[in-house]
Amino acid sequence: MSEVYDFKKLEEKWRTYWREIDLYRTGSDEAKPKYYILDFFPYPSGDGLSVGHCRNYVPTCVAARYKRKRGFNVLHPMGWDAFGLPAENYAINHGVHPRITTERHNRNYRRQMQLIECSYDWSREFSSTDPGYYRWTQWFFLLLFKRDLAYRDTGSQWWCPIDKTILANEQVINGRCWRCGSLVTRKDLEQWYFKITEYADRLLTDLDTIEWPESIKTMQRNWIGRSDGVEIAFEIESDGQAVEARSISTFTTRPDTLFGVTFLALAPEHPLIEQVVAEAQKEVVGAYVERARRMTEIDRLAADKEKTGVFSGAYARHPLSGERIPIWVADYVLMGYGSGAVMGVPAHDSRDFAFAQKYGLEIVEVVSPDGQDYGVDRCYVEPGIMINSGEYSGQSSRKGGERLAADLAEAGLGQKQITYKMRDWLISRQRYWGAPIPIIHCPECGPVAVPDSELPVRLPDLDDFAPTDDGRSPLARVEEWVNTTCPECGRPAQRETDTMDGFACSSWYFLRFASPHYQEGPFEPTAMDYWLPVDTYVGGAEHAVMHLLYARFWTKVMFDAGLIPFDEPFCELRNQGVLHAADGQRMSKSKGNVVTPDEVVAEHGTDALRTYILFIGPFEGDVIWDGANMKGVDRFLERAWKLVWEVTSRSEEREGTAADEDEFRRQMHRLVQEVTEDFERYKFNTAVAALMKYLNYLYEQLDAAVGQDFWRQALETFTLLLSPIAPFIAEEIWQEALGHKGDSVHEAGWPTYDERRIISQTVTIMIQVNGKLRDRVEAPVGIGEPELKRLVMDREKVQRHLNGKKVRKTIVVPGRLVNVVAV
Ligand code: ANZ
Ligand code: ZN
Repeated sequence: MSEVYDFKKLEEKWRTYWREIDLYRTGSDEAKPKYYILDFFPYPSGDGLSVGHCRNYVPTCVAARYKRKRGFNVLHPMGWDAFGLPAENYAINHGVHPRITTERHNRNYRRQMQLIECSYDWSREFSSTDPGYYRWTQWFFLLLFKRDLAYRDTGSQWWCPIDKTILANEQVINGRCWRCGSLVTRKDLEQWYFKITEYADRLLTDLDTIEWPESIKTMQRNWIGRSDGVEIAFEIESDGQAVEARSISTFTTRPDTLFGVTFLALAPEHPLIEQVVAEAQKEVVGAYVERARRMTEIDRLAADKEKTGVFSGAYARHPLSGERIPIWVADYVLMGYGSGAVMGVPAHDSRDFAFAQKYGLEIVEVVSPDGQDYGVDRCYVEPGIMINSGEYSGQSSRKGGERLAADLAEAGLGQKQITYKMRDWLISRQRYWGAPIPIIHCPECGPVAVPDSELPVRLPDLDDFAPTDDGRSPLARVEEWVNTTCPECGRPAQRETDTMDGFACSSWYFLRFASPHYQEGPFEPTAMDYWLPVDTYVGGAEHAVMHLLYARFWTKVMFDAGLIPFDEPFCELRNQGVLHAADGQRMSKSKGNVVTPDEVVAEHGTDALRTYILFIGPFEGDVIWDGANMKGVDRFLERAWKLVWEVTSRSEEREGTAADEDEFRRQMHRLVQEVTEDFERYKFNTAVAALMKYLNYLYEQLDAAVGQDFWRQALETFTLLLSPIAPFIAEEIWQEALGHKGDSVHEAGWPTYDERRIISQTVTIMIQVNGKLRDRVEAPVGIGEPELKRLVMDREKVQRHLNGKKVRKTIVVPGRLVNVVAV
């Protein structure tokens, strides 16, 4: 060890050494428990990593190193989610093939992650674009297909005119494409869907079994959107015209409001409109339907949007009162939800209220807070007491509603129903850069699975992969690839030309890391059995629904297929906070506010960057990058170095005193306890703070009467605790100054602490006799009640005040007071 701290030298030296000893290879010692810690599958962008990304990768690296030291076999892998729109768009904009740009970006990400010394086992690296990987993505597609969970359907789809592809519902945000931000339109196309709705209920209830942030669970619950209600049928009046369908079915969560129905409203796409609409209304209804089709669901549902609609000219009958009810068409009713029709209750539903006011429809109050009539100039949406509801009047919304629903069911007019907001997952994309959907369309046999033995269906290497406006994938242009024969009947047939959305690739990658080179299946069963599920999964909170829901869905499908023995992929989920640029905005190249790990490492070193990333604020919190604060961390590392230098180069052996050494040791045990507990709870910032504080303490003790053995222990402990955070300086101190040459600090264990050593601290306990303060005594913090009572009874002053009286009881307020009651 030299006197000056030169991080550049240390980095060069230890990077080489660690590579030589293959430090980060995944442990396989069968005697040890396993721990699988995984980062979200990153998409390597052309911009490379910023220090913002380090807020994900540094903490998980620290946690992985910590678990290794605690005696776990740790699986901590990294790979690349490199298929998909963003990668393809980048390539198009730069006029380079996406294969080349993704390879370049993957390499750059890896280089940067190695620069900050992430402890990944790089021997397990893969990219979702490797044929050896997407072969199994395709295999999973076929698993879903064979289990009837992948199907084709024609429907009106969201279409992004800039990206020229279909988008899933969840990729349309406020009516705009999630990637390029342009307004989406509608296109009728035949598409592939995964039947995620079949798993809606399990996806919902199993949320209770996993350790995820409550906010993410809530977002998934809302996204799934389970609604328990009743389907109520309204018979259509047939005077004057022939109506084939006898009734309109509506979905309601408020059967208690049935007597307040004053109109029905159908979604503009409702198939019954054509049959019920009166001759005189055909033209206006037709025009209205046409206009509504061009709007996005989001806009149609917006609370502040003016409610519009048209009267169909037809009527239905109230199932209980028999009254005539006008049937309207209104765009605030969605076709894809419930039954696409609502019973309008203006007095108790605010959308119906606005609608009724606008069109002068009747408003009938049927629920009130206390059973009184309050009139209808306001909308009362809460449950309450039913009024104006015949025999149900006077009952509570809940009870009366339930009875009403039961009576309707008995009469065959309604039934309990559960609906979900979640839709099936649209998986096909009319784009080049994705895993081809492994299906062959045969004019005789229909869509046929490509046989397993012919997987992967390789993505052809195209020079012209630009998307087109006609809704067809660029692959459709490659005739020699498209034309093939049917695997079932051998007749000429054509390949599916759509590719899978990138979210398919990330729905199972966590399984691949268990055995990334396995050829016989997506994973080797014993390796999967050992490593999965993922113990801790870490990434940004913005992935609350799509990826995290899709991965759970695929896992459940695999479980049902008997491929894996668990049905939730990620036991614990943690979301790191966002690191904003100094200007308070998200770091982005276009804003010119990006700080790269490269520049910080060049100036301050990897250890300093890592320490600062951890120290900057609570793991979950949003923070702002302040480069000036790097100085504090630089100083901390330098002072640690200097202290070790000073202590280890002392020539004289000192005599310690028992009291000083006791306290010296106590501080050390307390540090171990603090850092251990902080690491367990991802409180990395306070762990760094505890180490800083301890370093100050050690400086204060430089002249104390503490023997060199105690000092050695203190420095070793400090170094071991620091090593997951600042791996370079810790290794140098450990091997070169503390005499462990040849044994990496990263393979040394974790120090333990002794509770009793920590609690040798004392508190002052007040002693009362019959409620009067008589004495005080120093007792160890956390002393047990029997010991404390004994201590108190031994006091001379207590005995004097008791004066031979008999003790009836002793009241103890732990850590504060003892009251001896005697008569
Ligand atoms: C009558 C009623 C009276 C309603 C009342 C509410 C309050 P959630 O809880 O989100 O599931 N609804 C049903 N189908 C619809 C559709 N396709 N498009 C738009 N709205 C629809 O909402 C259920 C309620 O949303 C249903 O209960 C229905 O209005 C409306 F005082 O029925 B309700
Ligand atoms: Zn065929």
